[in-house]
Amino acid sequence: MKPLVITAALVGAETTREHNPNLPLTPQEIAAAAAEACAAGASLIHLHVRDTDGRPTQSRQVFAETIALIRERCEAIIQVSTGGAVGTPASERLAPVTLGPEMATLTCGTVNFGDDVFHNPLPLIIEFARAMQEHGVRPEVEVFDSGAVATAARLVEMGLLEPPLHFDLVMGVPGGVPPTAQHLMCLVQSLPDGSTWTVAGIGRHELPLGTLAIVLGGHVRVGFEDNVFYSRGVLAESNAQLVARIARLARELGRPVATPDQAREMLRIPVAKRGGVV
Ligand code: KMH
Ligand code: ZN
Repeated sequence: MKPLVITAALVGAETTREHNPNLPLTPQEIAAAAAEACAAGASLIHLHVRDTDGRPTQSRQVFAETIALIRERCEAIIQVSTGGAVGTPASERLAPVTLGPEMATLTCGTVNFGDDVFHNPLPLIIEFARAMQEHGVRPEVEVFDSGAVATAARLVEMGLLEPPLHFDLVMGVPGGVPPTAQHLMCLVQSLPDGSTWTVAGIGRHELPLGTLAIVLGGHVRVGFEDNVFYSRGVLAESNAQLVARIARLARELGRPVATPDQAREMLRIPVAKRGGVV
């Protein structure tokens, strides 16, 4: 089996210190958390940043500062979020893409998100995909519900996404695809041939879905963006603790853990792009 890419979603936009007091917030804290997660086996950092009050921001400057600090400490692929927080104005969401990072998220559909709506209408998806092409950024297609797979295929037909695609199957957001094994199989079977995929199970679904992905040949995302608990009622001490468990499970199940450069090769990111921000 191919080496396992472990993504660390360290911060997110919705998680707060009330959910877990160990949540990294400042660029320095995020870089330290990234370094620890990489040492534990992460080869991809899914990056959100916060302002000085700890609120989610899409500030180009804060992303640049955080990416530079991470770069000093680890070699992982850095993937910036274009999702931001629910309600982040569309005009702000693309800002970190203009830094020319190695990777960015591209959510391919609007979805109910708890009591809110995460807006991703088709014209916005097209605009974001074009910007990623212009800046040489490899998209990760975010799938919160099954229709997003069909939309991504449509973007391939329009010449806006280049196959093979890489998908992140985010399962268990209230309003999105349910976090069951059946739904995972259904999504995986619906992906275009040659695609790679990661699963991000929300909350208590992170571990079982991650384990299934290890066995099925997919990849795994963990971290405080998706889940703040280590086990029922026990908060995780760090993002690295969650990464280390997946790395351990992978080795037990006979799956090696990818280095950052192996992850680049599998996700088709030119090694020359390493270093990210241009
Ligand atoms: N915070 C969510 C509303 C992404 O990073 O691209 C969207 C999100 C997806 O986190
Ligand atoms: Zn995110």
